[in-house]
Amino acid sequence: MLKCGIIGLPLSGKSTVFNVATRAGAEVKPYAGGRTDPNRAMVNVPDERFDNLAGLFEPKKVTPAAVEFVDLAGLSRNAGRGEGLGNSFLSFVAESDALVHVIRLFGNPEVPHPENSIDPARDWSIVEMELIFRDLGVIENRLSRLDAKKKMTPPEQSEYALLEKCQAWLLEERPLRDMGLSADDKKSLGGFAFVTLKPEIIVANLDESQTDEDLPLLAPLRSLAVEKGIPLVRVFGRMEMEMAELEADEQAEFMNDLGLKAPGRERLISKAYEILGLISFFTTGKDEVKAWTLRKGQTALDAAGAIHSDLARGFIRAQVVSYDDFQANGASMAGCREKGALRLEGKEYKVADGDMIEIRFNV
Ligand SMILES: Nc1nc2c(ncn2[C@@H]2O[C@H](COP(=O)(O)OP(=O)(O)OP(=O)(O)O)[C@@H](O)[C@H]2O)c(=O)[nH]1
Ligand SMILES: [Mg+2]
Repeated sequence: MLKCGIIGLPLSGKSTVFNVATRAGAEVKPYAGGRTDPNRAMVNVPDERFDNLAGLFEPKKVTPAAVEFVDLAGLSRNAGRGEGLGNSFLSFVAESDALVHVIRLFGNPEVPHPENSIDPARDWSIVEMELIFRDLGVIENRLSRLDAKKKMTPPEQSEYALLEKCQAWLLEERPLRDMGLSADDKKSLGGFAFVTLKPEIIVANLDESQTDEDLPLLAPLRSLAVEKGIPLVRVFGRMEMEMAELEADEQAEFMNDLGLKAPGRERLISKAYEILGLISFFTTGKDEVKAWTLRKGQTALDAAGAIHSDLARGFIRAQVVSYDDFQANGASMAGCREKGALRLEGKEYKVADGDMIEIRFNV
């Protein structure tokens, strides 16, 4: 299961945003927690196509795509150098596949800000620097281990060279995700779980008085996000957490007041799914309609393997129709067959987001 770790300074609203995303009801309090065991919850990825298929097939069971959100303790200055909750916290960050970075814009006088003022771009940089320090620490450890060897093997020599390049990059206060590493390099660095290599979303956590789209306080964070190529999602943390408990029509009114088209929950989860580079394919039938998760670029054989190893082993062909073609052909498999809209694809076929797939196999 793919994990989105929620990070940010203490009291930035991480647990609040976690509750918005998951409706899990984690504890939210006006003083910094200090606990290290994270809250975790699975959330279904909202997908209108999936809902339509479930409505159409009326199966006994529906299984939407899901991701896990992990709500972490606040990251303070110097955590990357092992201070405070530093190390144990950063190990939770390292096990996340993507980072949801919560930045405080709300100015609640009852909740002290650890830096004593609201300055979103500064807050982002503090946390970013901690992540950079953590990766630098990991690299230094590894390099000194390799230095201690009498003789390095050729793979160790290339590892050493690559790590030195990463180190030089990080020393200029830049995250590894901007380094343009090749897929091969990323793969060989996989074991280090570098935190600055993880895709990130910025969540601007706003207060109900900050509905103005062009809020001046938000402008520096926005330009920073654009410059770094990090998607930014506006969330009205406390309001949307309370909103999640309302009836649908009251929710709609609420969202209207806040000028929102979709609840923060949906925007956040969809964005997370997208930056993780994930796509969904569907299997349908009377027993179950299910959305499966693949990474962009994965093949029909990977799709078969996701369903069951037997299907990958005995793979013959994948019968594929895109959701859109399915809808365009009377929303029925028979209709698609008649019109020739069903394709038969081989092992190497790259699955597209929204494909409806049936694997033909023989074991
Ligand atoms: N006014 C306002 N207050 C908020 C908002 N989001 C969070 N708060 C308040 O800020 C306090 C801290 O919120 P949490 O969600 O617990 O923050 P956190 O980042 O998880 O805190 P730690 O885990 O202790 O670092 C709580 O009292 C919240 O009610 C918001 O959007 N507006
Ligand atoms: Mg918290």
